[in-house]
Amino acid sequence: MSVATQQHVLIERHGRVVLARLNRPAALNALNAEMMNTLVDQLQPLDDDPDVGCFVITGSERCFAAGADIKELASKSYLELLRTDFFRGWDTFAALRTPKLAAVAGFALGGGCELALMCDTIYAADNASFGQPEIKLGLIPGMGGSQRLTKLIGKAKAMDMILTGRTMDAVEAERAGLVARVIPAAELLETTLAAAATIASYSKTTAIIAREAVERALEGGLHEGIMFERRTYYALWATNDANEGMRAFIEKRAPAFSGS
Ligand code: CO8
Repeated sequence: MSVATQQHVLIERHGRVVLARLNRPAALNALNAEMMNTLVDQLQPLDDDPDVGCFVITGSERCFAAGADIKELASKSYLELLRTDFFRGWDTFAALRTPKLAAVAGFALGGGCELALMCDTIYAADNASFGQPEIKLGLIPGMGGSQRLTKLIGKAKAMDMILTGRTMDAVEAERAGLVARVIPAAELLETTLAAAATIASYSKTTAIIAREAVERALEGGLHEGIMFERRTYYALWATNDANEGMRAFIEKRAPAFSGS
């Protein structure tokens, strides 16, 4: 095993498997632009490497990722998000062709849940919890959640999660089809790396074609859906409630929404 360290993302090689660990423990792995860019910069050059057969994305035992970095986002203007297409790096991540597994322990909330959803499948520790709590901030999912979650678990449960902001535990997530397996937390990484090694032992070309075929079953209209979601997400920066929701989180107080 070899280890390369970039700020906030640790990369390890395990034979033909590349493990990326999100590593911002003080912020519960909240996803800021630097993490997004580092993850993409580290993995993209390996995408065409014939010696890399599978990626695994993980966090810590306590937290996969607690969402987009609310402190970073709160400082942005609508125009800045729109003009830079602030989240576009996540499209590059999602478009990586090498099979990618998410190994999720602890919180996978907001952008953290959406990052896991961008992977080909999710293996969950028994302490994992999934949620799209953006509505509590006056926001909606912005990294594809309204589309990918709905396609995976159906309208009823997706509406329930996105409108109430509640979390779903690992057992319910498996029952709903959000995760492939629930694994005792202590065995999560070992089991996921073993599955990744199995995938990486096959033809990379075949694995790529296989995953792309499965994707086709789900992706009709996804681009339009994500574009719609992204534009409306950015547009929330023009509302008082989103600004109030983010400020209230940072100031550790209850938000006072006005409907404006
Ligand atoms: N952004 C920034 N900082 C965060 C975030 C976050 N999402 N989550 C936690 N932190 C920070 C806290 O502010 C705190 O920092 P500090 O010590 O400086 O006060 C530290 O991490 C530890 O957090 P807590 O003290 O709150 O830990 P608890 O164990 O009490 O609670 C929770 C854990 C329940 C996970 C709680 O932290 C929480 O509710 N976090 C926010 C969850 C959330 O709302 N996530 C959705 C964010 S919005 C989003 O993801 C939009 C999707 C668009 C994707 C864009 C990707 C770039």
